[in-house]
Amino acid sequence: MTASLDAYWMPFTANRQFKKQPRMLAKAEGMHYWTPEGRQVLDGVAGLWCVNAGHARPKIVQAIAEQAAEMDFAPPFQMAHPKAFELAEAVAKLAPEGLNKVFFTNSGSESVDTALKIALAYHRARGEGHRTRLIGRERGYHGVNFGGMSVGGMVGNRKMFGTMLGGVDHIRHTHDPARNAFSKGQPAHGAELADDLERLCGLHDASTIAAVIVEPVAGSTGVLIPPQGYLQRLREICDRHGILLIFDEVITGFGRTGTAFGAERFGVTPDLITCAKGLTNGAVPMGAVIAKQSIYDTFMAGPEHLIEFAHGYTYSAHPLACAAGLATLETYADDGLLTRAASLEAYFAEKLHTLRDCPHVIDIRNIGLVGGIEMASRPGAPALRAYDVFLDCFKEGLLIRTTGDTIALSPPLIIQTEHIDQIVATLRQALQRVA
Ligand code: PXG
Ligand code: PLP
Repeated sequence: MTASLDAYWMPFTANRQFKKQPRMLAKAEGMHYWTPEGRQVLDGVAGLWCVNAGHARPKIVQAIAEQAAEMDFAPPFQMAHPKAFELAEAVAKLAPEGLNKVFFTNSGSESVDTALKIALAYHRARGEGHRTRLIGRERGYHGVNFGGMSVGGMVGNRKMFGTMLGGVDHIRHTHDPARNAFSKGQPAHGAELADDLERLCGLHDASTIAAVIVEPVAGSTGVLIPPQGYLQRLREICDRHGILLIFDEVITGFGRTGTAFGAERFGVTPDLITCAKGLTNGAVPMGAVIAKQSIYDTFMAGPEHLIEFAHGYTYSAHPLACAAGLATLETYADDGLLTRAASLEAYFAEKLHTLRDCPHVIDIRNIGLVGGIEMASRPGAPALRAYDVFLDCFKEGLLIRTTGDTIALSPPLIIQTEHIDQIVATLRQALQRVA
């Protein structure tokens, strides 16, 4: 590489530490990355929870190249192109029954802010403009824009940025290792934590609350699996009080838990779904909000020549992203990838839980093809132990992701059992080596 490392201000990275000892990736195919020196690295996190079909899938590569040559860009406001409608239709087909209107964005963060704006404008259009409060959850991650950051519940992502959105509150998180440590699949205890929403209804009055947003499975804060019955109870409380329920499926969308969306896996239908990542297999940035027909219909009032929802991005439904999205959904269908996590879940869980006896491991959690291994923190040095495991794994040819002292795994859905074995063996060595 000829460039200096100076100019690039890296996102969510310890810049000075990284630039002293850079970790570069130069090529990717299938389950693997290669470093610039040609060292092969097994991808244990699907890039960053997004490359669900594995890297460099021919259909997707070809679709992007052809689209770039045919039409690079088309304005999305008062104009359109055919693939935007084709992709919206294909996404709506995968979504839970009744969610069939698709609004395109360019990321998960944009999807979240879009969904929050839809919720506020929806209530206003129904004559309930007093519903202005947005409720998130502790330890939630909903991206980094002002809306998503405000409803999010990761203190490190919030504390630097002032007062954020007003009128936001949070329900309690569901992580309860004292009762649920080493659960396989959904933990048994904690459905009653959904009742915390009733507490906020009592505090603020339900008539002031527009929406509640949660991740069906919280990814970024360390793989927190919803307790049995928890999401059902949240849905019931929302219904009782006229509150919209938003599932942030940026990670759980597109097969991660063994169904197209987490909503299906958990048997709970939200009013809005946000997604991104797996929508284009990570190949071109794109996100989407999927809304219930009734929400869309509420907007379709007033004079027909007026814009119903004053919102959108220059790159909403970008032609390259639409082409990538269509080819991605075809690839998922060709290879049966949206249900593959369900068939591999038992094997993945069994192998992952063999790490239980490794030093410092205090919890292991899993669902579909997502796994979390939580370690006790070094006294006075949170996150450093996991960081050392991350470095050790990378040196040994495995890419993982860590958050705090939790290791997160979310491999491409094309994974074979021998890759699972390799991931677990590499992790075992790393966990034993790192003090
Ligand atoms: N919602 C959820 C549930 C997410 O997981 C976003 C929104 C934001 O998406 P964008 O595309 O704006 O980044 C995400 C993103 C990690 C990690 O290490 C996870 C995400 C992003 C960065 C790191 O777990 N998820
Ligand atoms: N800032 C300025 C000055 C703009 O003109 C625009 C879009 O036209 C934006 C921000 C928003 O950019 P985007 O639509 O890519 O989110």
